[in-house]
Amino acid sequence: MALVEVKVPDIGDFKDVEIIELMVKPGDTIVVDQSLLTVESDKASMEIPSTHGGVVKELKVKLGDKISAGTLVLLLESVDAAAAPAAPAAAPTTAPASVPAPASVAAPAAVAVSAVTSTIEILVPDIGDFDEVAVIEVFVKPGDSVKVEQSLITVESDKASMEIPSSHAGVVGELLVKVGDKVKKGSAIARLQGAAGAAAPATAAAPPVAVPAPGAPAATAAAPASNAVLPAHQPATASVAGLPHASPTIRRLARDLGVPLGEVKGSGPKGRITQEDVQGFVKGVMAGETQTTAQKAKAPAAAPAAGGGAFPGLLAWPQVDFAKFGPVERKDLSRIKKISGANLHRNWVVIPHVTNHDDADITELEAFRVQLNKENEKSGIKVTMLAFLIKASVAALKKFPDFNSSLDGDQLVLKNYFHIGFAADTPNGLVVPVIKDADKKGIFQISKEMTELAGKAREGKLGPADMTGGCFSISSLGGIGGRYFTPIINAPEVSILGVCKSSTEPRWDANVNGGAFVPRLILPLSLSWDHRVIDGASAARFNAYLGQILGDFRRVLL
Ligand code: CAO
Repeated sequence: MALVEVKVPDIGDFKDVEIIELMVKPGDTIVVDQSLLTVESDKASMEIPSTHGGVVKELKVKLGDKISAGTLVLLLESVDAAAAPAAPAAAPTTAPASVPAPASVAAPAAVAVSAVTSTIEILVPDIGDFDEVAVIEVFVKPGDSVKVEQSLITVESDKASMEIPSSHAGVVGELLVKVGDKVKKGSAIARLQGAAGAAAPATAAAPPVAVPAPGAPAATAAAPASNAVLPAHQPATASVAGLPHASPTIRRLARDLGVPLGEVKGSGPKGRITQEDVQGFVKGVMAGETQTTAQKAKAPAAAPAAGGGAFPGLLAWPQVDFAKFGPVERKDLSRIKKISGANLHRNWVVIPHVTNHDDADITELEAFRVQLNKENEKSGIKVTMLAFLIKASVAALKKFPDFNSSLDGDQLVLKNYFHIGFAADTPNGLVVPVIKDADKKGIFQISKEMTELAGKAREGKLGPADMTGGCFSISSLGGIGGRYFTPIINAPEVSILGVCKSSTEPRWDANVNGGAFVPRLILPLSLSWDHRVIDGASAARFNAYLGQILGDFRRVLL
């Protein structure tokens, strides 16, 4: 088997073009026509396919290398008959890589000139072997001023895309192509008015005549380099999966923005990635709706991007094969858990939370509540401590209006209404229904609405209107247990009250027998607040005031 030296063929105007993708590696078995690498210049990208089949022995180039005609690409142990005719056994045979076309940055478009009107018809120049190529982008529209060398359109074949620049400056009078049109050498692209530049001489009264752009090198697929031993290859139609399908301009845009083009879904013909696709991807990432693969690798598995950005330097979430340690089963998160989890995560990450813990003496209030329930046994409405807590919170919000606000940029939005949310535990996860206008409702009305809303929550029947508009939330674990906890603020609210189970505790009372410990029913309170809006002293006052009201509910009347 002969060792073949595969070199870059004469590819026209391409000189020192960068390798942006390598599609093969040592050990790969490749077939004739298989693309070896992709090069890209300012205006065009193209794949260099192989003329021979065989096994890649050694790559002589790497990503980022600048290559020109004659650059050695790789050594191939050729298995096909065409390899290395009569090459000296020991010496590698030189083979040009296939010559793709269009093989260069397009020469400026050719022109047709009308002297009377000073209108120039810009024509597609010689673009090599391609009979017909599709117009995939049109960069200009009638009325646009264009400069010499400004790209007018992008055309694309199976293996290459190239921009066709204008040979002249002027104003686009008429566009003669549109996306999807097939063009070839001599096709008219646009009529330029008042054109200047490398124009062909005008002939008076002559109708537009096509003339080649001055000095335009034919961008044809070049013949194999002179030292080539093997025949040049014309690209076949089959494309090898490689780079995402996008024009050089879009690739450049993606590179400038740091967009991983391979992760962008193309909406153009044959899945081609358009400028809108790249912009949409960036917007999605910024809005936190899309995560790049790199972001996903860094972020916790079940958590979406926080505010659209990963945390630089954050360790990747541990990837553990739990089954190695014992039997496991997997369960999808419920819809509510996914939604509430994402909201809680954002709020926890974005809001500087502080939690103040305090106690309220609810001995008398609890006695009153029990008495109320006895009196109203037949009404079917059961009053729990939560209804009193809602009423007490309204009184505290009225006294400390900053707690009844939301942050909007540099402004506080202070609310003159009092809608209080309460966290409800349901089989599918946490929801927060809202009691509207709690300031205008009595304890029974609040208890009735709470029962209804909690029932709807458990049945999964809460509508958006039941859960929006809250000013302040209460999370009560009183029916379950615990002492204190750190509730997470329900943004855009700025504080939340956590309540745990009341218990009878000894409290010192100086008025009993000259001073003695007496049993009192104590309710643990945990107030989390947004430190951007509220200070610790205000939070302590808010809690203390809540405690006073719960200790003597007559105070809500003051
Ligand atoms: N201390 C002692 N007992 C309390 C109490 C407290 N702070 N709060 C309520 N209780 C008692 C009630 O009086 C009731 O007693 P009885 O059964 O003897 O009548 C019992 O606990 C159960 O009350 P409840 O939970 O049914 O009623 P509620 O009004 O207190 O709460 C609701 C309603 C919907 C808020 C509650 O059922 C619930 O879902 N709580 C969980 C909230 C939650 O998950 N918070 C965490 C959010 S962060 O993950």
